[in-house]
Amino acid sequence: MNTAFLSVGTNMGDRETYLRSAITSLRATEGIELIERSSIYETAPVGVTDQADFLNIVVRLTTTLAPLELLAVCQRIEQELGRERTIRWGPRTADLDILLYNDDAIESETLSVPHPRMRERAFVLIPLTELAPECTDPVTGRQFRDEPAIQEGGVVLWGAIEKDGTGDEEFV
Ligand code: A4P
Ligand code: MG
Repeated sequence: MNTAFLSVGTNMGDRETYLRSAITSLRATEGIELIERSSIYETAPVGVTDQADFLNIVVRLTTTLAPLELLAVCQRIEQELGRERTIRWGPRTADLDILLYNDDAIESETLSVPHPRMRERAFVLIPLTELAPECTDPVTGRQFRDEPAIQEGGVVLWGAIEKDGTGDEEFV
């Protein structure tokens, strides 16, 4: 069984509903078991900064799918959620990226894992280390919590996980 971490981001329309729908679709996919999700963070846009704030989460899953199959699932869900690819780094209803897949280092035409920009992005590092504080970068050998970018700001807790187990199960 393989373990993967995905990043889910959205900054258009009803953002929380897009997050929930992405999670529902992941859970419904054969070969994927969703283990947990991070709290929801509201994050200032990175890259193209003249756009609305994002909601971002990270999820941990186990899967029998190979990395490229998992990428295809991410892209299918983006399409289901009506994502239109217009501007790179621009607004989107849902963006699902593979952050980590076991401790694999993958460089192919369509897939780079660990995600090549994750080390520079507090909106990834903060939810990831919430789920996996000890998580180590398989390429650099450094712990993600030690990446300087985690201090950058622009990431605010928007919806914490309800630890008492009431009401939130549907969302995991
Ligand atoms: N690709 C390569 N590696 C991966 C991977 N590990 N996971 C390829 C997913 N896809 C991967 O992505 C372009 C191509 O990357 C895919 O065809 C796939 O084969 P895309 O989703 O089509 O386009 P994109 O999302 O516009 O570009 P990209 O490079 O994924 O953008 P990023 O780097 O993901 O940035 N600010 C905040 N606050 N929160 C965000 O979530 N997201 C972005 C998107 C920018 N700014 C943001 C946020
Ligand atoms: Mg993407």
